[in-house]
Amino acid sequence: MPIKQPAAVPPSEITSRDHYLHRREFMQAGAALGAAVGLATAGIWLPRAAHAGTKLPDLRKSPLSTTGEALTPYKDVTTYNNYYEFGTGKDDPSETASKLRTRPWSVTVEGEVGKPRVFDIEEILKLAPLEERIYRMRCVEGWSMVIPWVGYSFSEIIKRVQPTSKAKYVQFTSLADPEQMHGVKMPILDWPYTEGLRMDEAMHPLTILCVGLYGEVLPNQDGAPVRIVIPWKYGFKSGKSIIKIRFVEEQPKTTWALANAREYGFYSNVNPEVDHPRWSQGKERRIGEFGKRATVMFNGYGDQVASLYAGMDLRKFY
Ligand SMILES: Nc1nc2c(c(=O)[nH]1)N[C@H]1C(S)=C(S)[C@@H](COP(=O)(O)O)O[C@H]1N2
Ligand SMILES: [Mo]
Repeated sequence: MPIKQPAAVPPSEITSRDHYLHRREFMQAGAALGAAVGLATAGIWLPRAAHAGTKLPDLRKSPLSTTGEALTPYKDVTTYNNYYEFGTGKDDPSETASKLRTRPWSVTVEGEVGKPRVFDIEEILKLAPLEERIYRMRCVEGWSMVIPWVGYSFSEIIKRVQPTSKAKYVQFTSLADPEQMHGVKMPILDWPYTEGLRMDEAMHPLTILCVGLYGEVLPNQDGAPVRIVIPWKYGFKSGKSIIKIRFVEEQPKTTWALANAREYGFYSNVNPEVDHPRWSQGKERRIGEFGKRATVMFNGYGDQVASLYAGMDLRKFY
């Protein structure tokens, strides 16, 4: 992953909040226009093949959101991406992921569960109330963002499939379709991209199933139509475009640990005291800012998650 230094991101001309508000006004104007000509029906505003940019209705504000930090501009969140199925450059996903077909889409939930199930994406969108979750995200490469995700706690899925007592871990598998994803034709990683969590991490309310950002349907480059987001871990734990969720007894193999076990562990909690073998993790560059800021243990979510790792040597379980 971090083979080269990330390219400098040009400073944004507009602040993220201004941009967000502007988008909101734009949507409201659109909705008013729709109402005026009698088009404001659910079918029009949330079509079956919901594209990036489609507004997600009825978002709840979540108390689990990080507040007081400037949001990373929409433009940066959607053009500075890691999504190796669409190439290894930061701008490759936004340039090439538009071809990804996100309908029809289903997520198979299987393994150590009493009620294995296939969830259609439309069911996933309606399974639980959609919330706005503003999270800090920290990539293992040393950059970070603050992103207003849309989704709900992944525990909403867990409770519907009733894991058995043997379910100790959850494995997430991303789509790997060489017809649609040019990166998958190359042996960059061991495809499909897979990630995993321990059961208590997966159950934690901060772990979300994510279907949007900035109040809209998730852009393809950010992992449409559905991804996982775990804010206290390095970004690579948050798998994109998920098609399979498997509950298992043994700690699952994960893509980055398979690529380089010494550099990328299973836990990968953000930890400024445990350096990557090739660089320090003590500082980070917030995208859109100049200079660096100190990286915070568990990405600042320690109050909520530190107890999950009580008694564990985090140098060993990195
Ligand atoms: N399937 C898949 N998921 C992935 C990746 C990937 O290459 N493929 N990259 C990861 C990495 S390294 C990061 S930092 C985040 C980036 O998410 P974002 O582009 O939405 O900010 O996605 C993660 N999820
Ligand atoms: Mo990353």
